[in-house]
Amino acid sequence: MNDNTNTNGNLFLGLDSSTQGVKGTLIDAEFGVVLEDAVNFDSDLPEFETEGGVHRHADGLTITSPPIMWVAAIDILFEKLKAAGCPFSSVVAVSGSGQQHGSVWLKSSAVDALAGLDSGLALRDQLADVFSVADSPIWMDASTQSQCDEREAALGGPQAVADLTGSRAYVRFTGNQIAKIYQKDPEAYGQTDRVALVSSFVAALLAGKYAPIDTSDGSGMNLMDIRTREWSPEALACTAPELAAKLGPIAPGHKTVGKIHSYFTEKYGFSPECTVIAFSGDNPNSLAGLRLQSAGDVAISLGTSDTMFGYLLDPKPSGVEGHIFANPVDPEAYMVMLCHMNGSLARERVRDSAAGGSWDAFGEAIANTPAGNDGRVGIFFFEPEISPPTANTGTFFFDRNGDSIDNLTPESEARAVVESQFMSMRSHGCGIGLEPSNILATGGASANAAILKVMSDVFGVPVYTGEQTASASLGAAYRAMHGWTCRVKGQFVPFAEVMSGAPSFSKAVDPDPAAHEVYSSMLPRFSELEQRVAG
Ligand code: ADP
Ligand code: XUL
Repeated sequence: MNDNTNTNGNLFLGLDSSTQGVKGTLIDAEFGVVLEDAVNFDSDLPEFETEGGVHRHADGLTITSPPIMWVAAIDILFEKLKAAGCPFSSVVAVSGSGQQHGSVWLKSSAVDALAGLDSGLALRDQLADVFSVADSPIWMDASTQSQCDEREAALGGPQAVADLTGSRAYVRFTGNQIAKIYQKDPEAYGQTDRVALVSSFVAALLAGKYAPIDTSDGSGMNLMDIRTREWSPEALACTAPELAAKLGPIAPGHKTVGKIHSYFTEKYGFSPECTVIAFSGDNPNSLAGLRLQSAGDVAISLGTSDTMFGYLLDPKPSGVEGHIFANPVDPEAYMVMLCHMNGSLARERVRDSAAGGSWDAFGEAIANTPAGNDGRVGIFFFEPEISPPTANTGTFFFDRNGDSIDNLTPESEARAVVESQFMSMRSHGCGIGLEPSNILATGGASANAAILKVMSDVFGVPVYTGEQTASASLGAAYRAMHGWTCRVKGQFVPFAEVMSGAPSFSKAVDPDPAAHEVYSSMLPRFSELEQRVAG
């Protein structure tokens, strides 16, 4: 990290409001990370009684988070950055990242509350009454299957929904969550003036006015026409009435939202000239942070959930799985993404049950077992899985003949969870055009060398990593720089041009051809077992 007293030149701030907390990454014009800090919802805001940042409801499907907690976290983050000597006055632009799909429901009183924020008071005390829905549905929520069925029936089936919006109907996608709230709580729906995404809500907070949803995060709603990058009238019509007005405008990710509100200039010392650039989703920001620029450039993010994504120009939406999003930094391009719900949370559970809660022991277990686990397979669907789509939860073990067995040895179980995750990504990714020639690994678990080795061997390509793993907030800082440059130049400037001086990635591991061969020959059998489990 650079010396954070170096305040010469312009600084760019990226925020990331994720499931578990909020991070801030400050970079200078030479792409150096000047300062980083983070807030954890469970430990820094215990009064909201979240676990992993969320509230799990009794039905086992509904998962929510209180939006006022996200608001409170912004003040805490800025206080922490201030205490660390953050040179706020040199920040010329801020952008951000939000967990995708989560929605924030605002009453019309939000307009004045946002515009009139008083720097003498805390954000949370001024915004407590602006929400028409006190607990926001988030991406882990799986309670909208009937609304998904209705959408697919209304629009001509899963493939038709995917062709129109980039994805078939998914339970976590915001449009289906909106339909559920309209059906179950029409009063709350009626009181709602604006439905924001987590991303556009945090942008609104900083700008003191409603912010547009960016086309990239907007692609995760089943509501936007993926080709025109506008709300689809058909998709809105089968969701809820008068929705276009409640969603407001949609804009490309490099758009300026406005100047930062005086709350932040007075309280933290931001310059009144600091601009807020449209916020986007965490996965689109990771794509920006990893600077994927051409076909074959694939990233795997090992966060709370695992995602695999890549750059593409010619989208082929699938009615079975995967997502096409508008590209967050290139208005002509797309990104393709596959999401696995059972990512870090599944690895953590196995770490706790099989490796005494230690990542080191988990890594040793992988090192002590052979590639392919002697033919044994474990499938870990602790939560309903997204790829492949299934509601069948549990852990499923098979011997080398494909017969069900009760358990694996602890060491073999540690290897099994990682192997099955990457084999699943390889087979499902292939179905939507994700065939890597190299992989950039990111997210919390990309710090684990044993996990990266299995990744490289399963795909048979080298795996690279960046200087730091928090690439959603870094990507947001890069997008702040990109949006600011477009604004200053008065025209769109290619992202690659703005990023030309960014640091290169370093190779973490090369594949072992013999191990890769083991995985390639196991893949058909693995897919068959996975299909059997998913039903
Ligand atoms: P988010 O999706 O919330 O942004 P992160 O990318 O920050 O998540 O990743 C957080 C996850 O990283 C944690 O849930 C944890 O399981 C995992 N993690 C952190 N360190 C390691 C490690 N050394 N090995 C494997 N997983 C790790
Ligand atoms: C993506 C998804 C998750 C969240 C995590 O579709 O649901 O990756 O974005 O924050």
